[in-house]
Amino acid sequence: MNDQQRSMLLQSASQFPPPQGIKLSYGTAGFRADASILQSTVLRIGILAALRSLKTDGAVIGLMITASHNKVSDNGVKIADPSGGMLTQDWEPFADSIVNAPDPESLLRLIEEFAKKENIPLNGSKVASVFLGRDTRPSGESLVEAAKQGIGSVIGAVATDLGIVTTPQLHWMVRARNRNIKASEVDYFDQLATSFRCLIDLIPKKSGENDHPIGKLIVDCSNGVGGEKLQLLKEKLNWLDLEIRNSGKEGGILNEGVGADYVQKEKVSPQGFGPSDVGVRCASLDGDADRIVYFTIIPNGNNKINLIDGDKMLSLFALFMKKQLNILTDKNEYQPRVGVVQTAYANGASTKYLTKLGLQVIFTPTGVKYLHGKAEEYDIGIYFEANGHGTVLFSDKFLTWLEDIKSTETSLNKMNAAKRLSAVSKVVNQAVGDALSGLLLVEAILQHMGWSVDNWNELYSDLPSRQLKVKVADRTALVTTNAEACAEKPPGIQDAINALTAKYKQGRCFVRPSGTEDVVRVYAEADTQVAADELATSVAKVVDQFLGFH
Ligand code: NG1
Ligand code: ZN
Repeated sequence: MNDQQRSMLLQSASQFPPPQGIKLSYGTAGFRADASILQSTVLRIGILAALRSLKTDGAVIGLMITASHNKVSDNGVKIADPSGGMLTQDWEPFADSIVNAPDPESLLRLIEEFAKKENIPLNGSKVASVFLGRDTRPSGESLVEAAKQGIGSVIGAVATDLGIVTTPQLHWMVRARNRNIKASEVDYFDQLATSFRCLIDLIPKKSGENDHPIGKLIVDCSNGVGGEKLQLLKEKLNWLDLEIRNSGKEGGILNEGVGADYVQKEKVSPQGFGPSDVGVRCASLDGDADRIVYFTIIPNGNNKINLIDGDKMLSLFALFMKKQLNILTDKNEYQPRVGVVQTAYANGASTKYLTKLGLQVIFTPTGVKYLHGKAEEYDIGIYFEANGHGTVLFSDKFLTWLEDIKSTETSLNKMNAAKRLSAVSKVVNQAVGDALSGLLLVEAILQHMGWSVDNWNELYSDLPSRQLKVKVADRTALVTTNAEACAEKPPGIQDAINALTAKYKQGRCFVRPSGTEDVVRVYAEADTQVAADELATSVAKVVDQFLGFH
């Protein structure tokens, strides 16, 4: 590192001292905290993004400012790697250490050491490129400026500000740019709309039959970025009967009584929905539009809903993929490997359903980086968190096979199945879970099957479940294993949980430290809601006994 580089980093870091007495950690999805304390964090992650670009021969890196489904006064920052996926996990400890470095000098030392170890040239001989995006949070604007300062303090690094985008749009654009594909927001919408239309056109029709759109869909956009982006997408889709609510323009507050997280956890309709929506297919996005859940309103149910969560989206997608594959692979030598990836939060009934379909179900710890990494091991890897974050990944080998079929196959049936799967690979975001592309795929499949939202919901019945949070003295004292299904530490806690769980029919319960909040999460499932609630409450007490402030 030359002197100019050294002084630029020192000067830049001295602009924003880190918050005193607070230790931040990269967690499940980047750094998250009250927006007022994040300037230094974002600046330093800007530096990291530039270094990551230098390390990957100038590939574009993404830096997203968002706190997703969390409250509007929070914000956060996370990094997209050149593939469009999450930051490689071996850089997370470096992210933690630089964000928590107490002063510019110690920050500089950490950067020098790391650059040396990773062989990153810090002499201006190479260029680095970072795409910046943010959600609609008011604090986003000044945090993007902090990121630009960080990036600008690495010689040769250039920041491109994409303005307000959904998290999955930023990931998509990073991936597209690094693959030399057209990578603007317009290109994103064009690809989604064109491949959606292609799926609709491929629906087998009886002669003389026209399209019969399956009725209105109302989407709650959580008063977040999804509102304006879904509006732009809608303008390209003349086929879909779509109504947008909670777009952020009606004056509602981001994620307050609205959005996918609220709907999924509380199992009630979001604000702005009521009895007049009974019988209509509804969906909810989260604040940065990387999650989506569907629901219908229960008549006279006091805002209660039938929740159609990520597990059911996964099941619908898996069923459709399997049907198309069955058409293609009867006597074929090549048998694509299909993997379905879930976490311990997946409803037990969904796992049973998927296993019965003959699919291989794999469990990973919570967090997209784990699910995504596992799904990448398959020709078709489908992953979802129950909360509605997920996507379908296709291997290059499989996509090439589809192209072969499209150009040589004589059976119309097979040709169309190949075209459908290939269109799915373009509708669904290959970089990360995406509420907008997930929505289009659900709508296309329902139309293909001629299914109502109720037909879909009846694929299986969810086991009643309950999620609770417990505040503890130190959540890192809880260590889990077996994809978080088992608590290894503190000793004895798992035995206590097992003893309680055994009392309930179809009981299942696990605890894990949250990666985004300072709490321990408890999840319980049983044959009735009362039993699931009871099990969760009693295990929450156990967590408090072992880990509480005593
Ligand atoms: P944590 O706080 O680690 O449970 C939550 C979600 C994750 C994921 C991240 C990122 C649950 C139980 N957990 O993580 O699935 O979405 O936030 O936003 O929903
Ligand atoms: Zn989100």
